[in-house]
Amino acid sequence: MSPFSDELLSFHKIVDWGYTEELSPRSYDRLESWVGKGEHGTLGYLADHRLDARKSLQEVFPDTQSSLVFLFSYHREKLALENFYQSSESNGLKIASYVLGFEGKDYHLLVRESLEKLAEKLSEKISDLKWRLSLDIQPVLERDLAHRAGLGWFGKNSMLISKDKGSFFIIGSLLLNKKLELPKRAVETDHCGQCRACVEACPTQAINEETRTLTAEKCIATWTIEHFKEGPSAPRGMENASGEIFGCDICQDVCPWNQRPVRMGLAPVEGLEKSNALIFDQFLKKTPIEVIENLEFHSSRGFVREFKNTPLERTGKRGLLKNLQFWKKP
Ligand code: B12
Ligand code: SF4
Ligand code: SF4
Repeated sequence: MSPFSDELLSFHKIVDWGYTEELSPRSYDRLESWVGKGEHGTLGYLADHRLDARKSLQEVFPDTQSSLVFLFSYHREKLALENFYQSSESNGLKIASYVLGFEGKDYHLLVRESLEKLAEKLSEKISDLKWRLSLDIQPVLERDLAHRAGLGWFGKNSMLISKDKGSFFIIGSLLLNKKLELPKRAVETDHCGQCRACVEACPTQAINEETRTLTAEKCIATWTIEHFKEGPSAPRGMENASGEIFGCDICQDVCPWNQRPVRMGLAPVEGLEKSNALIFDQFLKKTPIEVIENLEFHSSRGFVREFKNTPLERTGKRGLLKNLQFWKKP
């Protein structure tokens, strides 16, 4: 029996969830060899003392006995955003769909709140329940955790893919100090088969299909999100991308498993522009030159004030100007 009602799950944009008592990742050796080859590049937090911490969930929360893993979907927002990009209103610049998937707010804030609510609900039913959440920044291999919970497989693009839900979701988990009486799903098998669409579509050739990992520094997401100022030059091949100024969805856009939910009736969300008005107005509708001028007009502090609690705050004014220079059109 599910401890959560369907209404509660859908209120929190959860499209699937799973349960596992496996505390250690199945793919830790793959992470170790990836880091050993320097494939993490400048993402130092994957290679320092936090590398070891990823060996077991108990390194993050010593009392962990089990965990619940949730998929928070932004696929409907993705569909609405794609419609906008195809329209004449689009200035040709692209922002990754996860940014607009949570009402323009940083998903860490909204998903965190949801996980806290779910934990409270669970605590009403289970005495002495203690928990911690895992959402991105904890030293947890979250795709592997979701894989252990039976929620999907590792695509060649390295995304965790669900047969029914595709890959446009955020993974958030609760680490629990008790085992629950819940069914455990079988781990999902590979469904990429002979497909190589993502490998072929990646403009910067960041995907290593043998190991199903990326060379982090070649990935547009690293360059546009993680490099806050002028630093390493843009990955080679970026000129063949399609106007990405923050994050990149290309290897998910071409994945056939992201078409399946649409064939099954998934529809674009309504009111995307309204709930993300600031980002649409400042980045996606003005001409690229106007976007740059507008950013230059902001002080760094003013930018932080205006974009506080949105994902764009992370990269800041200088980082975004760096990204925009690449797509400055005459
Ligand atoms: C660092 C990081 C990045 C880096 C590096 C990405 C990468 N592929 O590693 C950069 C900045 C490039 C990035 C980009 C993006 N990210 Co990111 N990122 C992370 C983070 C913080 C750590 C990932 C990590 O540990 N990488 C290390 C490498 C080695 O792991 P891996 O690539 O997953 O490789 C595993 C598989 O290859 C597996 N494997 C391969 N073959 C096989 C076979 C078997 C049988 C098994 C068992 C395992 C296996 O073993 C490896 C180790 O687990 C996680 C959050 C977290 N704490 O986990 C989010 C996370 C992975 N990111 C996420 C998102 C949404 C994105 C973007 C889509 C954002 C965007 N639109 O721009 C892109 C997608 C790019 C891509 N194709 O991966 C989501 C992914 C959700 C999903 N459906 O998979 C996560 C889980 C955040 C979250 N909480 O939801 N990200
Ligand atoms: S996110 Fe973009 S750059 Fe990174 S691997 Fe996918 S297609 Fe390539
Ligand atoms: S595009 Fe093809 S190869 Fe790439 S992840 Fe999707 S199914 Fe796998």
